[in-house]
Amino acid sequence: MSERRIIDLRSDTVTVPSPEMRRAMAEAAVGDDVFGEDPTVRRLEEMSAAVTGKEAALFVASGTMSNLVAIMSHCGRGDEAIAGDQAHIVQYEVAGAAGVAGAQVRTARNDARGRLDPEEVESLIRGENVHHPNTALLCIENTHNRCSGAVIPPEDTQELADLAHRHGVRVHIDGARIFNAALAAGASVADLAGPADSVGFCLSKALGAPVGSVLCGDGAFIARARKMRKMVGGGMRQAGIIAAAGVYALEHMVERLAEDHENAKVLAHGLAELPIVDLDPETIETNIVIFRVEDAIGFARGLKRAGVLCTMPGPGRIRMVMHYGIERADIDEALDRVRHAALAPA
Ligand code: TLP
Repeated sequence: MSERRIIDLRSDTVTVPSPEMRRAMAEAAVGDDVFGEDPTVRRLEEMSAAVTGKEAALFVASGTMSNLVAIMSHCGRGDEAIAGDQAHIVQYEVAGAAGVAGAQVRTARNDARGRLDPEEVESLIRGENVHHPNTALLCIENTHNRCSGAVIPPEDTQELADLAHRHGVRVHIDGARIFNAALAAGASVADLAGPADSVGFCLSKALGAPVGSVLCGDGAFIARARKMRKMVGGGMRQAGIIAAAGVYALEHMVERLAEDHENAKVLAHGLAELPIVDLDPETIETNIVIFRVEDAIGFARGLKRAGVLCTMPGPGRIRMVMHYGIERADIDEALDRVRHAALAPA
């Protein structure tokens, strides 16, 4: 392998479609999806509903649009949604819940494994009072991006959903990487999504498609979400061309996620041997490796010079993500370059 090859571990969003995926896209049967006439989009939506165990599904442009449309469909203006303080919805979605949906997000603490404390969540659900917003929604993220790709076990989701439902609060799962969660938990996606009223998952991350996410839920929810998607300009026309990549991803890209999980473990064990790295490799469950180094900016800069790209999800924190296109040899090479960079003067 040449020294010059860039090993891009910034995100699993950087994958490019395989030749077979491109062929499936080129050959896709298409129609006008706003008229409900695109057979490939319909197929993707049927497959997505089946795999998540929900009645219906809606193809959307992105994970962010999936969460936004879910919030718009579950919440009225001035309603409140509870989400973890480390949730993607809170950290990375340009406050779309407030800015577009008109919903206020109230945060509960995520622990290091991305979990929410049921007691805290229950205490945040508003009682009947003329001053209070109506608590309409609880959002759970699985796997949890900022919490090292941790898996939220099905029993945790069930407990949270039971308490939310007791209070008339609906539950949405941001399952951008729920296929990774299912693999690591040894459960089905439908088991993980079962307790929730809606779940969105991304095709454009670990599953390797160039674009798209799917939002799933019951028929009435998806009918409303379809209107909300149109409202935010997400009604796409011959979208079968991109949905075909999603169909291909569901059929061919799910099994290979095991490779990413294995590579993440190898990388984490290698990194943990470096004195400057603070990481317990046993906490790495899926395809995201997050660790602490004192000078994260200098560390990332040194790695970039060495041709290894990563991100910084916070002060003193480095994130590396495994994905299609990154193989075991790349991990060995990345570890070599990290060791070198760690020893080199800044
Ligand atoms: N996450 C991206 C960045 O936005 C941080 C990444 O590189 O991990 N939910 C979760 C849990 C996500 O991790 C992401 C993307 C989204 C939603 C949004 O998906 P897109 O990027 O398709 O809008």
